[in-house]
Formats: sequence, structure tokens, C-alpha cells
Amino acid sequence: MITVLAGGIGAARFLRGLLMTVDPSRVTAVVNTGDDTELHGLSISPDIDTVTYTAAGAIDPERGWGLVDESWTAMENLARYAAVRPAGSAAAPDWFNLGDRDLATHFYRTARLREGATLSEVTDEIARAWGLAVRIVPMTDHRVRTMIDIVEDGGVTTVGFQEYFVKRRHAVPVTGIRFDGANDAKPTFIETITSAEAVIIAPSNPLVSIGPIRALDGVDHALTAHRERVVAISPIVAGAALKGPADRMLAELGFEASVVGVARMYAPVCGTLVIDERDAARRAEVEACGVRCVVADTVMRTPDVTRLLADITLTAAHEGAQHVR
Ligand code: FO1
Repeated sequence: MITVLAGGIGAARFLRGLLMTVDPSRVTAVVNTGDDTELHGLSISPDIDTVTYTAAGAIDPERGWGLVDESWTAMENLARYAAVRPAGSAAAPDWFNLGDRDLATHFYRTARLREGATLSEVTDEIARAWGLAVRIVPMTDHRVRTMIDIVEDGGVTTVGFQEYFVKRRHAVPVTGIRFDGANDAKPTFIETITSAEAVIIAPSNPLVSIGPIRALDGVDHALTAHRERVVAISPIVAGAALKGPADRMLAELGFEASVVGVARMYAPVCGTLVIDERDAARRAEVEACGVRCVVADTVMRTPDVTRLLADITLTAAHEGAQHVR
């Protein structure tokens, strides 16, 4: 069995490549829920939905989130109410875009959670409704929320992840990150690490996508115990994030925004780091952090490149596992 620790868009793309190379029923995707939010009374799990829709081939390929062939009638009609909303009211938020087709997923998730189902159960039901054989698992059934300290109007304010990422278009400096609820949340997936032939840390933001998963009790311990078969893919290429604010966040919080910075963060829990060809010159510095280094094309522009990256990553995990024998 193969376990993939996943955030949103980058992880979902990688996972789709992996599912083209191995039997999907052998794969478990453990997905970050720190980005989850509640809007319009709906329970929204963006990373779970991005992974699910991408695996199903139904993601909007341009945006990387939401459904392809989407319409936005509900959002457009919301504007009418935003105009009359009293000061201080949070009704009719129109900064977070929920497509008409996507809304069905949030309706279903919200109703099932209110009936007492766990997020794991609902996530599995949604994956089955999309015809998926891959197992998609939220990192926990408990509430964890990524909170971001940002600099705004000359002071530091704490906001929820989506208020930083979407409402402020991640265009504000970050001074801190915490995962509210992580200390009391039980991870759902420890046995998928301890029993896996390979654990892959997808090319996701190490701070706000993989960070919440690692913050859960026992996760780093389980990864460390099996680190030879754990392979991470750097989401930083030539000092920049391919998507999103990972490079700026790393620099703002005192980490090096490079494959070496990523290697330092992951070295305690992973035996191998896959870096991009553009960073090949930094291989020795990566290895000096105590991880093996594999150089590959990690920019997933085409299905062929993505499939090859999945193949190379899996081979690295199998070779790592041989290493301990
Ligand atoms: N990202 C945006 O940049 N703007 C949006 O309005 C937006 C809406 C949205 C709705 C559902 C969903 O599943 C994802 C959505 N995302 C949106 C993406 C999401 O904010 C991020 O991709 C992740 O949380 C970061 O991994």
C-alpha cells in the first residue's frame, strides 16, 4: 500500500499521475483539513475536494480548484444580498467562490455531518459517488483550523487560512502560523504510515499543507520510524513556489526558500527528497541535510511528466526501504 500526504492543487496533480501508474485501490491519500472553513452554514473542505475532483478528472484545469464546466449563478445572485447586509453581518460572503455544481458537494457534506457522520465517512461517500477506487482520508475527524498572523494596517491580526489565502489573495506578510485544535485532534491514518510500502509527501506547501498533518499527535514519530521509505517532493523549484505563497511564507518565517530549506524541514521524517532538475547543482547541500537526493523533472506540465515523476518517486521509496534491510 502507498500513502500520500497531501495538500491541495500540487498534491492532487501528483496523485493523479500516481493513479495512472499503480492500481488506485493500493493508494491512500491523507489530506490536510486545516484549510477547511464554514461559509453560508456550509462545511467546506477545499483540499479534500481538490484531491477528489482531480482524481475523478473533473477539476477545472485552469484554476486547479472547483469543477470544470462550472456555472456561478448562486454566487452572482448573492451579490444582491451583500448590498443590503448590515455592518458587522457575516451573511452572504462573496469573496469565496462556490460554483453551482460544487455547491452540491458542500450541501451533501454539511447534511451528513449534521446527521452525525464523521468527516472520514462523508469523504469516503463523496469519493465513491465520483467512482473513485483511491482511498481519500481527512487527516483527522476533529476540527483543526490553520490560523495565520498577518501584518495589516500597521498591526498584526490573526485570520483563518481562507481569509488570508483567498480574501487577501495571500498578498500580505505572514508573521506566524498555528493549527488551532491540533493538540486535541486524533489522526485517522497512523496505520497507513506504519504499514505502507511507501509514504510520499506530495509537492505541497510544507508549512500550511503538510504542517497541519505533521502537527497531529504521533505523525512525526511514525514517519521518523519509517523514514527510509518516506520520500518528499520539493514544492520549491529554483527558489520559487510553482503555485501559491510557499516561497514568501518560508522566507517571512525564517526558513530558506529553496530545496535546501525544504530538505532541512523534512530531514527528520523523510529518507529521500526529490528535487527539480533546475536545482541539480544543490544536490550536495541537500544530501548534507541527511537525506538522499533524487533529481527529476518535477514541474507537472503534462500527464507524461507527472506519471514519470510518480514512477521515480515510488522507485526512490522502494530503494529507501531496501536500504534498511
Ligand atoms: N481559491 C481561490 O483562489 N479563490 C476562491 O474563490 C476559491 C474558492 C474555492 C472553493 C472551493 C474549493 O474547494 C476551493 C476553492 N479555492 C479558491 C481554492 C482553495 O482556497 C485553495 O486551493 C486551498 O485551500 C489551498 O490549498
